[in-house]
Amino acid sequence: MDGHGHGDGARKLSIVLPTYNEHRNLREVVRRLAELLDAALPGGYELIVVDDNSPDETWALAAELTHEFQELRVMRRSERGLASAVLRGWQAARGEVLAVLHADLQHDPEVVLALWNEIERGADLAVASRHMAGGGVNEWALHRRLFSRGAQLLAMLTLPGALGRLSDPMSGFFMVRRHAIAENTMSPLGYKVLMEVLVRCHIGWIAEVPYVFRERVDGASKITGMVVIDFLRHVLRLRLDTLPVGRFLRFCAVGFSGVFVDMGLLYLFSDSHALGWGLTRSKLMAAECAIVNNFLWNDVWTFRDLAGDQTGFRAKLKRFAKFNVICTVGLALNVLLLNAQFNLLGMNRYLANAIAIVVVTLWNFWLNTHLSWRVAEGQNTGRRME
Ligand SMILES: Nc1nc2c(ncn2[C@@H]2O[C@H](COP(=O)(O)OP(=O)(O)O)[C@@H](O)[C@H]2O)c(=O)[nH]1
Ligand SMILES: [Mg+2]
Repeated sequence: MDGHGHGDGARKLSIVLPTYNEHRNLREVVRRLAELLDAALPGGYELIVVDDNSPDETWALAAELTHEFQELRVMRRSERGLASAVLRGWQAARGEVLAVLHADLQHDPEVVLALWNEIERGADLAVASRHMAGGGVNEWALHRRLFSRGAQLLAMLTLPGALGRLSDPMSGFFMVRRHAIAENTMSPLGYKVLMEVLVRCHIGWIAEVPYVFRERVDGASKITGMVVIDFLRHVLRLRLDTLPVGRFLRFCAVGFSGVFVDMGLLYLFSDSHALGWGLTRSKLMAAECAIVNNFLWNDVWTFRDLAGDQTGFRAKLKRFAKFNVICTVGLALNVLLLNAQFNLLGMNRYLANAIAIVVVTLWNFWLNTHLSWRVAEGQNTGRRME
């Protein structure tokens, strides 16, 4: 996104109202928001309706309303899509803080003030949550609750680092500081623009405010089967786009170097022309030296950025202890997998070994990222998963 918002007409707060066939709700939403914000932020806000060329001509009504409400602007697009409409509105917005609120009165305009309060206290992102004390959903049928929670669970499991930071990452009602998202390229899909913000941007302080999702009184929901497909595609895309590919390749390169250390030392320790120790003892010593080698390289290279946040010898020793345990367990897992595939499934032993190596490498990488080099959750430092 490019950074408007300074110079002429700068505002403190820009609220985007995405609309598609909201003719019957728009006037009331705008009236209530204007009433609240004229009192709380006189002259310091703007409302931006982004309409996707609604057949019911919401855009025409919105244009009409601009005569009555000075702070209202309207954008009419020829594309469709809730998330992309929100981002389009933010691009044109002049506010330092950007917000989104649905235009169907399911998002209570009053909550905007509570969100704004959190931003004023210093939050980078303030989210209206249905899933905290005081929040909820009105009269949702059981299947709808289950569906909504199921979608949330799936997304949380796929993107735990970013979405696990709040109670309602699926919320469509929030406010965010422009500077927190300004440098990021967003690629919106479907309905959940908050997921884009959480996953792609460096958000520090997140605040949540409870709200009750009201029943729709007028007009119809635009949720269709397509929205579900888009949601799944969106979660997958965010996951793939934010995989730590570079880090993983470094991890593999270090692992490869360990093989040479292991082989070289095995020769040195066990060969009769060298030290001539017993094979088991030699192998254990060689493997441990390879683990030390790998740890040192991973600490100064693969995970350097994370290690840099945990200085001191004790911290390093702690990382090494965890790395050592994970690698040892990984080795046991390797042997177990190889055996299971070879003996139980009757697989070719080299194919089985190759599969075991891939699985254990992923296992080692994942655990080491999350345990050995994990940065302890500081006070809202909000380190993003790479
Ligand atoms: N501009 C735009 N707005 C949309 C689109 N789809 C939904 N909306 C608006 O987004 C808000 C939420 O949509 P809604 O269908 O009520 O979602 P639900 O509350 O989850 O059922 C409403 O204000 C809709 O008018 C779209 O494709 N384009
Ligand atoms: Mg709605």
